[in-house]
Amino acid sequence: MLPSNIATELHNLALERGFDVAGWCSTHIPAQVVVDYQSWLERGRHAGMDYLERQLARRSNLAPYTSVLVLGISHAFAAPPKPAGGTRVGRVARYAWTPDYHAQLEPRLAQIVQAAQKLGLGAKAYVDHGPILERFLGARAFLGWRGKSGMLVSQKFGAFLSLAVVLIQAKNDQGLNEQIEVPSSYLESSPESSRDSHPDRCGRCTACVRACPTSAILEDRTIDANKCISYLTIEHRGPIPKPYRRAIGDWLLGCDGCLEVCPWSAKVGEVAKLWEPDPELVYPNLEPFFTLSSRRFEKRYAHSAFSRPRRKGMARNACLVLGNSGDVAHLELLNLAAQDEAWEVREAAAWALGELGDVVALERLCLDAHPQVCETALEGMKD
Ligand code: B12
Ligand code: SF4
Ligand code: SF4
Repeated sequence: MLPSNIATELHNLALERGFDVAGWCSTHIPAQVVVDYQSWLERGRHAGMDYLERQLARRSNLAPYTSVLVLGISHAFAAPPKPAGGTRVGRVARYAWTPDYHAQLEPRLAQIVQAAQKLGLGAKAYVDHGPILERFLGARAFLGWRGKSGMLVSQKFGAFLSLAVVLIQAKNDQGLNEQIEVPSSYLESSPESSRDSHPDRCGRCTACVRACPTSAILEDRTIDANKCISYLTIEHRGPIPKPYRRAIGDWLLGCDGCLEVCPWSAKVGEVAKLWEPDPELVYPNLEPFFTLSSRRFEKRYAHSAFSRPRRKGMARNACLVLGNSGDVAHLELLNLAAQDEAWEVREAAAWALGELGDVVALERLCLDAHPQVCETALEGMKD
């Protein structure tokens, strides 16, 4: 084992750089975790996220790294006041309330990597995008437990906790890979410190499972991404399957349904302190999604999570939210969406116009050049 002062130094540095919580564990991924992950993939629970299949081998074996510093930062922001003007309908998941959190965390992670390198260690940091089972490692490092929602839930910070990891490669004098010794004081806060991961604190609660609008949460504490609103509104390309459109309700981007009902989140309250949410991301005006060119949209939202679904995806989501609003005041915007250059947006507009009962608009859309738009418009006329 390499001396424990290295673990302490890097741990303290992470907290100084603004992370709320940090913990150490080994990079070893037990065979059962790999089997579970593989079976989740085999059942197609990852929907269209093919990269999760491609990452299987790397996620299962993190050699030559030996230890991991797992970091957590709260995104339990308090909501800012709503800006005036525009069509500000729909909710955005909290992680997306600030300019891209990956970009905010990367320079802080780079400082930890540099500090590790100065101590003679190999180091590589990831936040979200890496081939890493971040939540498994988070539980191993005692940051929290695997909630029934599939979220890592922290006793101190609730479910609104973003994760990042710094992989460390340590070598002994003979040049062989070694673990870093972690001082026992890190584990003292947990009375069950002899366990190999954080104890489960869900008890008999099932609030998240009951709150999920699309029944995406499975018994084994994983989710079926095909049904998850977060997947559908952020990652899914093309029309959102019709059975989920009403259940999406007012979620414009992402979904916090299973996070906000968690009693551990409620207990913690609004504790995120590092960045201020941007009101234009918390309550976005939907109009630019239909009026900006894709290029201008990319420029305007380059540093936000809106850039992931791109203009087409955000306009598509906005149509569903407007359709679900039940408010005919939004018909004008939906009629604009019905003329969008992207057929996926026109198709979503057709669905929403059907929900709001605009028969004249639907008749026009029945003549649309794209068969799926005509089909949805026709269905809307029948309902
Ligand atoms: C793909 C992905 C998604 C997909 C699939 C989600 C899922 N549940 O698998 C979609 C797009 C749906 C999604 C949604 C969201 N995501 Co996401 N997502 C990821 C990503 C990139 C990979 C997750 C993954 O591999 N999923 C496959 C499943 C099978 O793997 P798993 O969750 O790790 O669990 C496996 C093993 O780890 C094992 N396991 C063993 N021990 C333990 C212990 C714990 C604590 C857990 C949870 C699992 C576990 O069990 C599973 C079977 O093999 C991670 C970042 C990363 N690199 O890990 C972020 C990540 C999981 N997402 C995150 C967030 C915040 C969200 C959303 C809340 C965003 C939102 N508000 O819309 C939702 C929440 C949905 C939910 N209830 O899980 C955070 C979660 C933080 C936390 N406290 O748990 C992460 C870690 C990103 C980050 N760096 O902060 N996400
Ligand atoms: S993020 Fe929303 S849709 Fe996905 S599992 Fe949680 S509550 Fe269900
Ligand atoms: S809502 Fe209840 S069951 Fe779900 S993760 Fe939180 S404590 Fe566990």
